[in-house]
Amino acid sequence: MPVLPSVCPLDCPDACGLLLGVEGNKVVSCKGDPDHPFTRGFLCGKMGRFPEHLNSPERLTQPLRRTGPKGTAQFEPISWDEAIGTIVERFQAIIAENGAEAILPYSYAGTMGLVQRNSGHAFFHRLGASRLKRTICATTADVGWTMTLGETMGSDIEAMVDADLILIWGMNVASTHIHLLPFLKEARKKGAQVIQVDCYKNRTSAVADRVVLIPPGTDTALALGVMHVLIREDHIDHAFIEAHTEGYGALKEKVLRDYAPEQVEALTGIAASTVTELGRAYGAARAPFIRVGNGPNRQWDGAMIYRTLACLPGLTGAFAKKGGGIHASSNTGQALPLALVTREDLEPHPTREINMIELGQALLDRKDPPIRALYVYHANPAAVAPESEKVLQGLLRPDLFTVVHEQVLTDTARYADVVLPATAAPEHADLYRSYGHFYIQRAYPVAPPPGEAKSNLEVFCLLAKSFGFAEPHFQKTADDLIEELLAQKTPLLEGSDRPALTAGRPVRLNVGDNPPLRFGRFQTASGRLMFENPALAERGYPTLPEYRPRVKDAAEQAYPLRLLANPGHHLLNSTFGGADETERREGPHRILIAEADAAARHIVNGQPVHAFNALGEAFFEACVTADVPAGVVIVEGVRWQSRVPGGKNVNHLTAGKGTLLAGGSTFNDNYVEVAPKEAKKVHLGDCQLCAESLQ
Ligand SMILES: Nc1nc2c(c(=O)[nH]1)N[C@H]1C(S)=C(S)[C@@H](COP(=O)(O)OP(=O)(O)OC[C@H]3O[C@@H](n4cnc5c(=O)[nH]c(N)nc54)[C@H](O)[C@@H]3O)O[C@H]1N2
Ligand SMILES: Nc1nc2c(c(=O)[nH]1)N[C@H]1C(S)=C(S)[C@@H](COP(=O)(O)OP(=O)(O)OC[C@H]3O[C@@H](n4cnc5c(=O)[nH]c(N)nc54)[C@H](O)[C@@H]3O)O[C@H]1N2
Ligand code: SF4
Ligand SMILES: [Mo]
Repeated sequence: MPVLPSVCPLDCPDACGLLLGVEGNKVVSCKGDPDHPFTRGFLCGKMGRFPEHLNSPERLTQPLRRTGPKGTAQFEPISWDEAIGTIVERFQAIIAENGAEAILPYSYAGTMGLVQRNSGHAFFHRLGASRLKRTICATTADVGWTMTLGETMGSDIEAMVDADLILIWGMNVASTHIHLLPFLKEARKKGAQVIQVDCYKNRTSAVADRVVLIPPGTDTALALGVMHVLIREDHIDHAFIEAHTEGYGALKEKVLRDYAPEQVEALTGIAASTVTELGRAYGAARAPFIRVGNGPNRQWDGAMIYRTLACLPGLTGAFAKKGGGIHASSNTGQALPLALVTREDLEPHPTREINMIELGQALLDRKDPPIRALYVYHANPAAVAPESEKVLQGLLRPDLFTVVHEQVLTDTARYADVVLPATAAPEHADLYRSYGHFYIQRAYPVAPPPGEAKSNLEVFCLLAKSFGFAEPHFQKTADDLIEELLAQKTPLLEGSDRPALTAGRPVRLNVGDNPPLRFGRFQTASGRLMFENPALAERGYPTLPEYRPRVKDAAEQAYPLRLLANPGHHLLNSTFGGADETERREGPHRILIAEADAAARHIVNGQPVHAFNALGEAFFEACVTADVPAGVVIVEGVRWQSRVPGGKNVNHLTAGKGTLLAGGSTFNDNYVEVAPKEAKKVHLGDCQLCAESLQ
């Protein structure tokens, strides 16, 4: 059986190298590439079952046209000619009536391949459609990081094995970044201490020596308390500060004045002793490494959290130590600039921008012009976008023309007027860059698409042709675009192993031994890490790191419990959500609640409950657990609406409000109340799945 290399296309920092076994025309096995330095020969359970997904009878194989009411998933097959003809006709009518801005593309991260993921931009720019502001994931973290470090890359994640202290900060690595686990293990074997900073105990807690639980969104205060200890006890690298940073004097004054451990305790409730211990541990470490995930970036002032954390290795000089530093993202976008794929230059005039987290509101309320057509590809907003109630109402609008290009009939596809069948990664070509490590990899198709499925790029080329767009760009194949990307003369591509790339092997970008200081300076205008960033004043934002407590608004007062809507272990966002096996593994739709909060509400383990707030409600089974602190409730997993009780997933409870400055998603910054759904009582410990999931 031929075994061919490929890459995992999912939105996961690991971007694994795959080895696909192909029999006849089918991918029949999927294994981790043992020669990929980050994959190291194993995969997560999700992708271990990839062949099941690829060969599933649920795969869409033909274009479909809606025959029943929206949302009821009643369709009839049509030809590609009819499908494209219908889309062009409807788009043209809408453009004639309301202008091209009445058309909104909506895409995110079904595939992370650089070409397929970004292939719609050129078409929609050329059309003059509204732009989608893509803020649902890590925008806030990026904005915060940039405030301190500009476009600086993250520290070398593989060098973490040489760290002597590792902080896993707001990242559930045992679910979301599992290929870090061997590196953690190796570092621990060599004596490193691992401390997890999170808001509840989860799978990752099992690999930590110490778990520090903090109230959601208080990270900035904790980090400032750590800084206070570092400065007061002089765990500071003065030479590094002199050579590579600016604004230390102002930071020092503020931190010594406002953020003693006792002050942090008064601000947040985090014990002063915890702050002091963490500060001393960080200060005493030779090479401390911080791996910060995306949890805190979904808090209202999440940007400040990343900005503040990025200052810590600047104070101790950990940036210059082997194994030390900080990694929020590899931040290697500069390696393969995407402008030649996204082609903003084709826009006839600047068009309006719609923030994707406001999709529901935008579908219901935008008037300037209204959104008349929605084209969704490699995304499932009916499940993943906040404020589901509004999103679903918007999708029901009779005057909205919706196209969904998908592999399976997702929640969103059920509302489409036209559904187009999509290829999966092993069926199309692409080039992958990871946001969690420093390798890039090219992938070739290894199997034919099922039925008539087409790739994103192929469909946009067809649409461009039907619209009569004459630009040669719209005749390019994925391979053409990959070659063009790889031909760019960027410093990070320089010297890369071309034959290996051509052979579909993983190739390390030219990031050197110490990526943050790869060019001898940080990637800010001054080349220095900015403890103080004067430009922020113009945007009404503090120029120095500062903790500002989240104040509840009037509508939130009635809802005491802070909800964190985290990813699921067996899902990848909502991908695989339609599969019975995924559902079986994820178990019942659960909400994790502290013992005291459950008792106060007469809720027992395993009991059906509903959670609600001003936005809506959703139904769960209560998992009463000591792993969640009082005042916090957790839902793991973005289930398909069509597959949970009452047809309502957790995003019926999350707001489409943006974070400060970044306008990013706030999935972890919502308040709810939880109440028993019915009087049925189940005894503590009955919920077997709860017990298993926390092992
Ligand atoms: N299995 C699986 N893997 C995935 C995904 C998936 O859905 N399933 N999704 C992928 C995608 S798109 C992304 S963006 C990443 C996300 O994965 P991560 O980067 O790990 O981010 P989250 O899981 O959202 O949150 C991580 C942790 O942060 C905690 N947290 C929340 N708020 C705060 C806070 O204010 N402070 C602190 N200190 N901690 C907080 C949460 O409790 C959670 O344990 O994972 C990717 N990998
Ligand atoms: N409550 C809550 N909501 C969340 C999150 C959370 O933690 N909690 N996480 C948020 C985050 S971090 C993110 S990144 C978003 C992700 O949200 P999305 O980007 O919408 O990701 P998925 O839900 O995985 O949906 C991707 C879809 O793309 C399809 N697909 C895969 N490959 C292709 C392809 O090549 N072509 C086409 N046309 N389709 C393809 C898949 O079948 C899948 O249905 O969700 C966000 N929503
Ligand atoms: S989802 Fe992540 S861990 Fe799983 S195979 Fe893909 S890249 Fe690797
Ligand atoms: Mo994400």
